[in-house]
Amino acid sequence: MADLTRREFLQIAGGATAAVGMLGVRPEDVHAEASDASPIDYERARAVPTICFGCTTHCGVIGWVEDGRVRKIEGNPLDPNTRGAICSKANGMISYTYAPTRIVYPMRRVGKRGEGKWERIEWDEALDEIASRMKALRDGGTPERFVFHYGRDKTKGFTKRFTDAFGTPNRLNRRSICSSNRRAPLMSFYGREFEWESQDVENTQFILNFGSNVMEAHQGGLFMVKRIVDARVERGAKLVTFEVRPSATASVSDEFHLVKPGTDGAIALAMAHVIVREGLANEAFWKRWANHPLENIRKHLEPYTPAFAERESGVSAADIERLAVAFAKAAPRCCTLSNRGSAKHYNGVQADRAIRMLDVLVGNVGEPGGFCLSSPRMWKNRYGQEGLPVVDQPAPAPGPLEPWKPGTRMFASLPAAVQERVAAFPEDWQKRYFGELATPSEYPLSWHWYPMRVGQLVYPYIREGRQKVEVYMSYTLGAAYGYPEATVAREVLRDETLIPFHVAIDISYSEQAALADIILPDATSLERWDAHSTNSYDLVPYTGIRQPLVEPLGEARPVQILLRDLARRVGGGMEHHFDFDRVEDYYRAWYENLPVSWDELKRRGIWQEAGRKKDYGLHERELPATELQGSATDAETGIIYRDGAKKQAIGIRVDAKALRGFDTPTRKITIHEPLFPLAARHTGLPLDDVNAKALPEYQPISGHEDLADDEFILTTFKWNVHTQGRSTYWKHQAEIVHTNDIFLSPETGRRLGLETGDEVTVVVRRPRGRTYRSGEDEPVGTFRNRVRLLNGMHAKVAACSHHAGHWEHGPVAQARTEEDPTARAGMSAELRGGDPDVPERIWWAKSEGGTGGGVAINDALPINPTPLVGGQCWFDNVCTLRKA
Ligand SMILES: Nc1nc2c(c(=O)[nH]1)N[C@H]1C(S)=C(S)[C@@H](COP(=O)(O)OP(=O)(O)OC[C@H]3O[C@@H](n4cnc5c(=O)[nH]c(N)nc54)[C@H](O)[C@@H]3O)O[C@H]1N2
Ligand SMILES: Nc1nc2c(c(=O)[nH]1)N[C@H]1C(S)=C(S)[C@@H](COP(=O)(O)OP(=O)(O)OC[C@H]3O[C@@H](n4cnc5c(=O)[nH]c(N)nc54)[C@H](O)[C@@H]3O)O[C@H]1N2
Ligand code: SF4
Ligand SMILES: [Mo]
Repeated sequence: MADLTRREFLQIAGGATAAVGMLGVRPEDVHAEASDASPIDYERARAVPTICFGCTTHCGVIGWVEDGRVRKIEGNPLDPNTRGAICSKANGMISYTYAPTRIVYPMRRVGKRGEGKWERIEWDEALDEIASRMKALRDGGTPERFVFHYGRDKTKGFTKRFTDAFGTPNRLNRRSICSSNRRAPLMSFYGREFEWESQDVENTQFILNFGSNVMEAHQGGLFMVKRIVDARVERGAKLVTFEVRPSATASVSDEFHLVKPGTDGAIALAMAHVIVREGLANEAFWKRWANHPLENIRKHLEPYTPAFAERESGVSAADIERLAVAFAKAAPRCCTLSNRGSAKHYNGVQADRAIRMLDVLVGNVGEPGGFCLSSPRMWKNRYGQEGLPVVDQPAPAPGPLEPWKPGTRMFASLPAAVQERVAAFPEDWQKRYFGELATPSEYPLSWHWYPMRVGQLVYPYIREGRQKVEVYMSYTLGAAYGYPEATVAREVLRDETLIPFHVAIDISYSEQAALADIILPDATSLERWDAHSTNSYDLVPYTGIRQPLVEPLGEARPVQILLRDLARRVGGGMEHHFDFDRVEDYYRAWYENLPVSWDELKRRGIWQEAGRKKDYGLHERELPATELQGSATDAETGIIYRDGAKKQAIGIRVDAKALRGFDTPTRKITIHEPLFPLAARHTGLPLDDVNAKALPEYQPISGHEDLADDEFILTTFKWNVHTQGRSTYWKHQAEIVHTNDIFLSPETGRRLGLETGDEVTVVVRRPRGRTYRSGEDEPVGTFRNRVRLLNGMHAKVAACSHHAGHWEHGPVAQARTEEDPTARAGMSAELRGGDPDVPERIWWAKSEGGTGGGVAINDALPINPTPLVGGQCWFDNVCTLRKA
């Protein structure tokens, strides 16, 4: 643990202010007064920099520790992305670390699975049992029957090291639930290295935002908020937002246009149409860097007129014309912004491709104020940014797993139809195919760039028998509550013939943990080490470390220690990859090449190379002679390959110069993507489906065209004070927002005879596209909830947040004042120190005359993966609403 007195910390922070120059943080700003009733004694308290785990943004923070307890979290001014800011959720880390529902002992179920009866067991007993079951799988030659399924993993490779060493490809995530539909278009355009972009919003003049709720959510939200505000206040930059409801972002935008859900693609294509028609495209940039002739695009865009887009989206043709021109005229100081709002639809992958094309058309890519790319990976950087240290996991790393190619034992274990499909795959895919859970053969673009997984199909696939499971381990995963049709997840998790043994690694008694056989208590983010890297909105890559502020409570252990100890028990050689005593030693080895000492990194929490040139125009950088040595250039395409074998492209010759270009096969921007029709042909998706198109296209969402009077599109959203399904038990967050009323426009309210506070019955039907169980008549589910009428809502949209309605996670999340049953089960007991607020002061409990804790809506939302990429179409749901 890095021990800093307040004075020492201020010295570092002050130094950083001077070094970075633009931070604008004064030492006296570094902390405000503690909000807690008893003031923190800053002379005595220790300040420890670490990385927040409150949400996916992962901000650099500083925790103040007094008498062995974390008292307060504030921003770390050394974080170049946040520049010292935090949001209200950061202090939630304290809430969950000391929550009364915190699990601090290994537990074993004593009743039936899911019955809620537990006994405390020793770590040795728990690990011995898990290891013996795992060892049997390995010894029996079926290691793939061990499935490791996680929600959020910031251990940087540690869990993969474990599953690789064990020999299972089934390390599954929930990327499809989250962001795969918006990552795939970006990786197609710019290459694997750029799964995320870094718009230079600080220096921009015009932001065209398609449904990113950047002001209260977005993976880089906090990083961008201040930069956007500064750009608008200081230079009059414009923020234009397309939304289906008055989100916080829409509300503060210069212009906010209501769109019919799932029509952003039509708007973006119409804007592209206007830009090309008006001669506003940057032809020189396009010719140099796009992989498809502008003439063809002009023809392709002809039908996408503003009038067409108006009919589809409801945004007026005049506004589309005007905004397209304004966007292009601001180039290169303009950029698009999008996130799940445009992407999590049946046509969302193509919508995001259309949006991304706008930047290429006006040539703002890599320009100051434009759509920039900054490689986030300090480790194994494939883009070859000069001077960046290679940071990588310590040797010996486990070797690669054998793909399930025709001729292998695993291939033979696949159902006949899958075998046929995989046998016809291009060689390149065969090399990356590892069975139906890890690499579902109907969704090859979920794993073409890197394994994004299709999490929502894991449980249906297990139920169908596509993969036999013996040991299932869930880690930071809330599928039993938060996946679509979470009922399916629960049915499978309850069924001991499908999942004979379930180990949950959790910090709280969640809905997922409640369905385990053994619960292992993880250390929280304030008690453990992790490595950190994200893309830099400062356009200078940086890295950071999460480090423990305090010892784990009770008998909680960091996941790295528990996996290490399992590896040692399973043995058979896997233990050699886990030859370290302390987690710190493992991460110290990661950072060996960093030109800063480990102690200094611990003192600062963040490292960024000083004086480094910003990552503008990476594609225009010349390849150094060292990289050109031994390379081979293709005479026709100009592509420069690493060597004569011509397998790995490293650059492209343009005007006789050897430039880096983009990290794509052509080293140009992939406007025309042959992968979409290729994947369609291999999976039987008809070529007229929007997802099969090589050029960005738009098709309306099937089932949205003719909505009846009582039918609505049910959309979900994130509150600024909540994170997914895991913050409703953080008491301060829950006190602010604890329900999830359904927002409707006042006009809709009048038509349905509803007023704010009335209850409605919501019935959600199956989707109509080419997706899981589409077209079935039986509704997916139904629920009752209260409504709230709100000006600015789209008249055909019902919007409901997905954070509420827990039935586990204790009294705060459940909004009840009775005694906590987990405390009875002896899971946590006295070690957490108790909490005078819980459960007595939960004033929003129904028993206290309050509204209660909201409704779990995901049970009623269909599993609906986008063809080929697999992203869940969260925002396509059609429901009927009736006054209850
Ligand atoms: N406060 C907070 N911040 C978070 C998180 C959190 O839970 N809470 N989670 C983090 C994670 S994991 C993620 S993935 C990101 C997500 O960040 P975002 O994608 O920015 O946010 P979401 O709420 O998922 O959804 C986006 C918005 O899309 C709108 N929308 C729905 N349909 C359409 C449409 O057809 N067109 C348009 N234009 N808009 C539409 C919704 O109203 C919603 O406001 O946020 C991260 N940050
Ligand atoms: N309707 C609807 N639902 C959605 C979305 C939507 O747009 N609409 N979006 C979703 C998005 S963007 C995402 S990313 C997913 C997220 O879904 P999940 O990945 O399932 O995430 P959480 O709901 O946050 O659940 C995380 C679980 O991890 C546990 N946990 C928290 N911290 C730790 C820790 O430090 N260690 C361990 N071992 N466990 C921990 C918590 O107790 C909790 O049970 O859900 C989404 N669900
Ligand atoms: S946005 Fe807030 S909760 Fe998320 S990482 Fe940053 S400070 Fe933590
Ligand atoms: Mo997410």
